[in-house]
Amino acid sequence: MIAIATSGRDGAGLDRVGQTALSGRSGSLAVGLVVVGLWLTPGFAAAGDALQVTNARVPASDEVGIDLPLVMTIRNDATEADAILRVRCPFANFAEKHTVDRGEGAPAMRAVKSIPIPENKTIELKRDGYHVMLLQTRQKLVDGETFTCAVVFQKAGTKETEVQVSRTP
Ligand SMILES: [Cu+2]
Repeated sequence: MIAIATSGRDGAGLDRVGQTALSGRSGSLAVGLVVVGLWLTPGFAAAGDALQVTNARVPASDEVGIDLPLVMTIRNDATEADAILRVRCPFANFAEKHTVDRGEGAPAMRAVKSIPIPENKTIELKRDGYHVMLLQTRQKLVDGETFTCAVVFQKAGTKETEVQVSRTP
């Protein structure tokens, strides 16, 4: 129900853009540019920059084929909660979303379907809380290197995110 309401609003937004462009002198050209612009910036149509990912980092490692935590800061200025659905990084085969359970024994990681991102909040993904686990790394990761990973949010869409390799994430 929420998803339907959101897509309806996006559709209305696109219509408004189209009408504005058409009323200009070079209507069809403007529409073409708008469409190309939306195509090149995933996530733009959904929520703009109300949600921002910064300070994404992964630990350096000499080993290959291991699992590494990916952490980041997420600022969600939107009035609705969001969630991380998927993450893709070029240097790992798979990614899971993890939380950490604290029961009577030692803290234990557990995979979850999505990572909740509350509205109007800045949250930190970290090793001992919600984080992304990159599985089966494909290469060594050297301190200072950067990669672009895609973080897919339920509402904000795909955010291409710079990830820094750091010795102490
Ligand atoms: Cu984990």
